[in-house]
Formats: sequence, C-alpha cells, structure tokens
Amino acid sequence: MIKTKIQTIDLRGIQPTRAELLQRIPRPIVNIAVASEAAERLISEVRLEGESALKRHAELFDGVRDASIAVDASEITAAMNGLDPAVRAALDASIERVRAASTAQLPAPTTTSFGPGAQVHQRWQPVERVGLYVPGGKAPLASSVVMNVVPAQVAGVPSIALASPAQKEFGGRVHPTILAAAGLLGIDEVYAMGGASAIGALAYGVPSLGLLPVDVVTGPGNIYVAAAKRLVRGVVGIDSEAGTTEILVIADGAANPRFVAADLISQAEHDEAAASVLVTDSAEFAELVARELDELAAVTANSARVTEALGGQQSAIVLVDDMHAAARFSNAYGPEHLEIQTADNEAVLSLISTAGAIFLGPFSPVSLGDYLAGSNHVLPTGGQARFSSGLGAYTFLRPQQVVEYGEAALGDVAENVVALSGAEELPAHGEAVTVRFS
Ligand code: HSO
Ligand code: ZN
Repeated sequence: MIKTKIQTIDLRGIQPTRAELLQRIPRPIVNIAVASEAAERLISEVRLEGESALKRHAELFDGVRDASIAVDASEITAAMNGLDPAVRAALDASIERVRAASTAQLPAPTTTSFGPGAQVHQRWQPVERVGLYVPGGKAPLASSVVMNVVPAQVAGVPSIALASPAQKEFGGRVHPTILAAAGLLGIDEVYAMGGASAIGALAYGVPSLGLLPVDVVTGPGNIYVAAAKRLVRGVVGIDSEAGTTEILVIADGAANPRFVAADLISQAEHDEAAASVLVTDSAEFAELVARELDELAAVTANSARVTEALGGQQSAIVLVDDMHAAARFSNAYGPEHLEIQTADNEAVLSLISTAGAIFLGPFSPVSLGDYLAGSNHVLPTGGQARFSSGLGAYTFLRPQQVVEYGEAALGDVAENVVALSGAEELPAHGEAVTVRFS
C-alpha cells in the first residue's frame, strides 16, 4: 500500500509568536521570478506579433500546430449539443446558485447629506470589458467558467471575452465542456489561447483577431498565468492570485476522520504542489486521519498526484494545544479554503480572521463550494487572503463618488475652502469658489 508520508508539525506546549508561526507554516517553494521572466517575454511577443505569436506559443506549450485562435460560434453550439445531460443539469444548478449569491453581493448606492443641498453620493459602476481566463492544464475546469462569468454578468459588465488553452486531445480546440459552459452563459467571444500569452492578449488586444483590450483580467492559473497577471497589472485590473489550491482543516476529536481525509484528498487531486493541511488538538484524531489518508490515497483515481501532494513539504498535520492555537495558525496561514469541523464550529469561526472561503461543519466540504454551493471558487492562495478576497460581483464594480452642492451649501463652506487653499499656497483653488459669490 502507498504510504502518504504526510509530515507532522508539533506545536504543542509552545506559544509561537506570529513571526515564528509564519516560519513554521508549510508552503511550497514558488519561484515567481523565473516565471516572471518567461511571462514577460511571451507577453512582449504577443504585443509585437499578435496572432502569429499566439500560434507559435500554442505549438510550443500546448503541442497544437497552426492553432486557430478565435473560436467559432458553431463550435460553441456543437459543444452545448454534445453536453452530457447530467453535466448540463449540474452546470445549470451551479449557475443558478452562483448567480443568486453573487446578486446578494451587489452593493447599494449611498447618499451622505451634510444639510440641504450638500450631498455626496456613491454609485457602483461595472467595468466595460473583462477577460476571463479558464485553465486547461491537468483538468478542464468547466466550473471555473461559471465562477468567472456569473459575477461579471451580475455586476453588469457589458463585454466579456473568455480565453482557455487549445487542447491537443480535442483537435487543438478549447475543451468542449468549457465551451458548453460558456454557451450556457451566453458567452460568444472565446479564444483558444493559454498561459501568459493569453493574459497578454487580453490585456493588450490582438487587432487581427478583433480582440479588443479588456479592462480587467480575472481567473485562476498556474505560476506563469499568475506572473503574467502581475505584469499587466496597472494596464488592466486583476483579481487576487488564485494559484495552486490549498485546504486547511481545523478539526477536533469530534470530527469524522474519513470526511476530513476525503476533503484533504479532494484538493490534493488538483496538483502535485497542492497543499493539504490538518490542524488539530487531538493526536489520536491526527492518527486516524493519517490512516484514512493512506487508505484513500491508495485507491483514488489520481493516486500518484495525491500521494505526491500529501507527501510534499507544503502539506502537513499540525498538532496544537487547543482551538485558539488552531485559529492562530490558520490566520497566519490564510488558507484559500478553510474547513472547520469541531464540536463548536461557531466558536472557532469567531476566532478566524483570514481565509479565502470558510466551510462550516461536516456537510460543507470544499468540493461542494468548488461546484455549486453558490459561493465562488476563484479564491486567493499563497496567503493573499490577508489582503484580498475571492472573486465576486464587486471584483467588476468600481465605486464612484458624485458630489452635488447647491449655492447656499457651497457658500456655507466657502471660507474653509479659501483657508485650506491659502495654507497650501494654491489660492486659485479658493478663487474658484469665491468667484461664484462676487
Ligand atoms: N478547488 C479549485 C476549484 C475547482 N475544483 C474547480 C474543481 N474544479 C480551486 O478553488
Ligand atoms: Zn477543487
């Protein structure tokens, strides 16, 4: 039987500071500098040569010769017609739930009044055009189409383009399930292009394809996609980095070890570099989970990948003294997905500050959220939950303040404007107010 060889990090009996915790946290070694150099080259080739660079890159990275980059509407229709009815029903259910939960995110406009005729409004405007990236890679993530497109549509984005790598096994076309999902959502602008090149094409446009530059690029991807998004940031907006997946489970002796092991394995299945971390205050429970991991990892379909992920330096079973220590560890880690399976989930939740998405109780596995809980699965990884959030309708909205003062209201504060303009030695600022009253 394959032994998963997941490492144990024993933090019992010590009170690590946050800095010490950060040092003990298992993380993959990610060399973004190398990826960044490659991504920069690919993006600049796409900027200079457009379509021909995209074709060359498809041959180089996807093994597809003379790829046709633009996807025809007939391909999308054919993919929809060929969709397995059960998958279609599942995608429909996913779309419906993600749409409802994304709609609930829409912020209301506000008005702040400082007396009669003195108001500051705040409204939320969708961006004009977005480019959504859906990885091909190890698995064709059709669900990621839903997770990217639906919040953009709910936000009211009028123009949406989708990019996904050309797949050799599908005659150099975008994976049919990805195309079908796009079709179900009414997306008709799709490009067969992947990696950093695709991000560059979306950000800068490709005239010969009629691909216009977008305002925001979102979507998960590998390290090259992440590096490319960092490089185009500023030219366009980007969402937070959704890199190699992570799951951290906080569980105590009350949890079901088989459930916990299955959830750790579900995310390990994505990638050899995926991180699966259990944090528990029960050494006996840790032992039970380790045993379940051995058993399940041996028989699961993607066994080799799972075994490598669980045995990697990024995965661990962490032993702590109590749930306070568990929460401290988790907050320092800032996991993409946090599951809480304990005797008092609400109490543990109240100690949590930092996570991409949180899954409470034994019947809220991450894989539910991956597909159709209604929540979004494009979530910050690598600790980026410290300063960012998952994808949502708000990702595609910009707050704008609208200032509306009347004559009397301006008169009321004219003196203050003049005083500040004088203090800043910018008297014309004050004069722009006083001229209205002279
Ligand atoms: N767990 C992945 C999303 C996904 N899983 C898509 C299956 N399909 C990152 O959150
Ligand atoms: Zn997943």
